[in-house]
Amino acid sequence: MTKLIAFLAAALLSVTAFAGDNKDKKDHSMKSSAATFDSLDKNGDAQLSKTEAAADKSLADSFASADTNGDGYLSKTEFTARTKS
Ligand SMILES: [Ca+2]
Ligand SMILES: [Ca+2]
Repeated sequence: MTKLIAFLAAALLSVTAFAGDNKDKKDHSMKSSAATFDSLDKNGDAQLSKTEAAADKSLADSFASADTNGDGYLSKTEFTARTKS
């Protein structure tokens, strides 16, 4: 019985430790994968074309709605407005 309790305690500890590791990794990957306007603007014209936006999957999916003035490009203002919402 004591062995079982010790086993359960050890199992619980390892689960807790794993969950902590997982959270750290997730936070880290989210930081490194969050594309900025400047990193996406490959040609440096201060506008994101649909091709440039395609590098960020979530941005590509919401490109049409993010392009509020409908000129086919995302300005930094449009990009920032989208990131906030
Ligand atoms: Ca550009
Ligand atoms: Ca636009």
